[in-house]
Amino acid sequence: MPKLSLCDLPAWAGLAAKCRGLPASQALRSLFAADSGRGERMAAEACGLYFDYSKQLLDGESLRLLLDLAEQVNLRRRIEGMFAGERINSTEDRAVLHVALRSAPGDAYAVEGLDVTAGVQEVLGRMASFAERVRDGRWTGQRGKRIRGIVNIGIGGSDLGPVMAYEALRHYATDDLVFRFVSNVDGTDFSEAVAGLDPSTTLFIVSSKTFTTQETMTNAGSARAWLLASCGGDVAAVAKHFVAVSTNAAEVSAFGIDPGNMFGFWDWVGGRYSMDSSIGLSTMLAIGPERFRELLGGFRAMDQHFLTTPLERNLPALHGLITVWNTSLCGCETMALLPYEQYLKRFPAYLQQLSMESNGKRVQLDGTLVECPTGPVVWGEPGTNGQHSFYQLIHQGTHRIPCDFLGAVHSLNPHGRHQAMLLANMLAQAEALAFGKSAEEVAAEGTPARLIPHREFPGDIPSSTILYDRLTPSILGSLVAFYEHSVFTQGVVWNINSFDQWGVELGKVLAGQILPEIESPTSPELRHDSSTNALIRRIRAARNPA
Ligand code: G6Q
Repeated sequence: MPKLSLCDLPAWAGLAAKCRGLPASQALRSLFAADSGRGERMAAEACGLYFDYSKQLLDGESLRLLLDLAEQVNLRRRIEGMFAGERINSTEDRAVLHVALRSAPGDAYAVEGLDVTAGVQEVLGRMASFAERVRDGRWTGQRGKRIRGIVNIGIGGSDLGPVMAYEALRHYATDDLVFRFVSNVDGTDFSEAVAGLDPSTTLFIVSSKTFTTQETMTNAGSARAWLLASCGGDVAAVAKHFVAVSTNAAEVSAFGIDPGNMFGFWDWVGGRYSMDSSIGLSTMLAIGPERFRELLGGFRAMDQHFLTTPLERNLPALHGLITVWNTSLCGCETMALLPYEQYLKRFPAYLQQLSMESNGKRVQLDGTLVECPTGPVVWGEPGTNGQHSFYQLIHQGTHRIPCDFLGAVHSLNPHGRHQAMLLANMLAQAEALAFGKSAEEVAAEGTPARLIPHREFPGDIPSSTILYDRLTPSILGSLVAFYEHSVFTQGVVWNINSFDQWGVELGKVLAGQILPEIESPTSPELRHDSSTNALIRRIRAARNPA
């Protein structure tokens, strides 16, 4: 029997019809006018997050069809498969078990029948004892001085999670340590990361699953040279000033890092799903082991919610299905993540990788082309700054951009009326996007006719609002897990592998060819296209003036 494609599923056909049937304007006004309870009914709550999706362009029937779609793609079964350690990353033949990283005593996670939770707890215990020693000054540098600066060296999944979590949880971080993060192979990133730090009180964490990533190993080499230059080349200093987070013990050891100071993880943890593994060592150093456990607790609460809650009340499943609706059926190519929480300023960048590397795919699990647009372009900046910059385009431009608003009821830094103003702005933006301002309303204000089109707001820009009481480690964990599982849900509907990233390979290979051509002392024979050849020649000429 031929494979049933997504477009053949009865729910998909129904959804496509619903989409075509959406009124050309003021759909959200009509939906709210027809149902006074909509704002409360189209909301769900779990793990400290209140998720209001009532301002999405969905009526009750569309929502039911999305839930039917989830049944028809066997979402429930696929969730269970992930939690059961099945090798769902089919192109790399790996299990995807980041949920085991936040397991609690009594949870059972296994790959090929082998329990993985004991190993997780063992590494967490080692991380905790190391973090305590650094935080209380028992771990010292080569000259016996207490560590004052921590520099995480990593890129992609080994950087974005640690940076985001450090920024998000700064309120809980110790003042005794300065944290820096270096990722880019641009030497400026390294220089700025170590600027003002004293090598004798600096500890580098080389975070790399593979310990072969070009950027990270280049930065780690420069860090090593920076340290050795300060201590007369005494290589014994490396063991006191470097630790590693990796799965590659041989390379860690070859670098000069004591394998006893390596914190491992496993091939069933994808890079962008690893901030709660030992990749989170910098987070634990910043907030301490107890709060790190709270962070993991927040992740776990959302995992359990995702696994056990019926889909109609399941926050990540609903968010994922709504993202499919907007992206694949309503033609929205991007989505904006707008945190009204300064501590979450790096959250859009984090979600960008989580979503775009996971679901930026054009073929299905069996290698055939997908039949509809997949992963949206994710972008965003904290509110209210964005309001004075790009919101214009969201309100009155030609793209329809679904928005996620994130905000806390209580600030961790209360100052006068700031938080009420912040929240008022967040709610106002969602309201304005949804309901706009019609030409008649603009005219009724006495606006000159020639200005009416300029001052009209079309509305019907869909948004969701995610509200929480205050930003805690636990809330952050729940928030990250919420988006992880939303991304998973989307991938299941699109029938793609959300856990590989082959699209990053080609550029790496070509860079490997171009590097020696740029550095060659003699003029190399160039076999690229005429544009790349000309650029290489130009760079070479400028680097080697006659
Ligand atoms: C994430 C990707 C990628 C990875 C980096 C760093 O899912 O796999 O972003 O995290 O390429 O890799 P290493 O940790 O191996 O240095």
